[in-house]
Amino acid sequence: MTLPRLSAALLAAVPPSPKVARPGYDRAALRPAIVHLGLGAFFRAHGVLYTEDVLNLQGGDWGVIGVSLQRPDQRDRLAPQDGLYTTMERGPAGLHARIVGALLGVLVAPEDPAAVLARLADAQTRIVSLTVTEKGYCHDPASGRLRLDHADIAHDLAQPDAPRSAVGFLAHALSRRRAAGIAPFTVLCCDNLPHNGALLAGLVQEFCRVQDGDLADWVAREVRFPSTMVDRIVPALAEADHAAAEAATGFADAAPVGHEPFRQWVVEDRFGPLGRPAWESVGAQLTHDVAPFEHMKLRLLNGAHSALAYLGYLAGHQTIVEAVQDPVLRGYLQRFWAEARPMVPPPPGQDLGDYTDALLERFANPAIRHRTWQIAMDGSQKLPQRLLATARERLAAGLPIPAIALAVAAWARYVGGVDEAGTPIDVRDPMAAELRAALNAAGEDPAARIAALLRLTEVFGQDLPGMPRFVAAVTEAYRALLQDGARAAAAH
Ligand code: CS2
Repeated sequence: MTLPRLSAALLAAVPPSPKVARPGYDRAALRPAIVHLGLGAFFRAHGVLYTEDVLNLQGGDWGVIGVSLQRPDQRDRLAPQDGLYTTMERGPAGLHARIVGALLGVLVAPEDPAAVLARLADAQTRIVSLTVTEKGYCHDPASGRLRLDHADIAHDLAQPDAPRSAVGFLAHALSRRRAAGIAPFTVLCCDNLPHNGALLAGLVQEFCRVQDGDLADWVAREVRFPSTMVDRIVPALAEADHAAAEAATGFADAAPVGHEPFRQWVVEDRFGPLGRPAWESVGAQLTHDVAPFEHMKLRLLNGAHSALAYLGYLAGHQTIVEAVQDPVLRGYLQRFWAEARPMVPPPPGQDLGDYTDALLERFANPAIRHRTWQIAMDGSQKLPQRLLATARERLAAGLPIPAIALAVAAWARYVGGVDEAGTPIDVRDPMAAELRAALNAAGEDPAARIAALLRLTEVFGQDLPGMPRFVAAVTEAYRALLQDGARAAAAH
């Protein structure tokens, strides 16, 4: 049986079911107040839901417009549904579906960059939020500086009317608003990067400064870039999600999203004159200092995720839940956390042992199939804040790093592009070509291969390649991976 496709008209026609929540506010009252760059599963299961909850609680006009910076698929799936979609919370208590209404529409930047710029420059736009992934910032992950030699940045400096990059869109839109005397929007970075607000503020200012020093000064003075820590495990859309959403709601949905029950959003309460939704009324933590939360999450959650992704993939595990069901990797994970925890100052009132216990439960949620391959992507952009920062601090304190070094070595083994059974690995990384070239030039000697990767200063900085204890620990772990395989190497 073909079910009818979710749409505004269908929702109006079909009486609500007590099992599936739907927008309890007047969608017609929403305005395009939040423009989100990099609309994907994560933001639809996180930021949009916080806003949806505020609308349900107290009404208002905070609608969201999504922008896809690369592909049209989100727009193609969502436009026929009037922006409506199903979210499926999956946990021990089963599946809870709801239909979300806060997303008003999706723009596709490569098809019509002028429309995106116009929307950003429009006085109705009050917040511009972003989840463009680490590589979307076109920066050098080790130094945090904008890469002026990045093809998209060079393009956007030359083409103010048709940018491609998030930084280019923000800078040119802010410039238009300044020229038109419209108050700036607040820029809300929601990517897993340390000090993400300050980082993005620096990148936008660097971009502006190349063109117009006054604009850069105005951005520094007038535009707010609060930092945020976002957390919810949201695997990429899988084929089975469509059938699950249909079974739960009775509607066909081309863009459902599945997620774990847990969510956390810690937001620096530093917004510009155009305000923000009352996210604190639905569980977001508005604070003056996001840094301790961000530290904890990047190093303990994301660090462990990356370690499990590389070791787990090499050990033949397709998902995080499979990896943590493997007693060897579970043991390794505890040693990883024991190395990382002492370098994390706990946020107020937070016990880090409780935090990692809860993480283990989240990773072990059998209803969430989060692929190791998905998390393994873009390692060159993730390693610095997830693993290398901990390694640096431990070495400076004279502490050993066997578990962190094994994770770094597993990344090195993974980007070599062939798994333990001799099968090619589909390595996705913006630096894949550099990584391959470095390894090819190094030949077969394990020490030479590690040395070649460590010379990539964008990832390892200037310092780590010159730290003999770091080099020795990673090389030793890499040899163990080559000789014994990932499971055996992780066993002790
Ligand atoms: C993951 C994150 O893909 C990855 O690299 O580590 O997406 C992770 O699931 C989220 O940050 C959880 O909040």
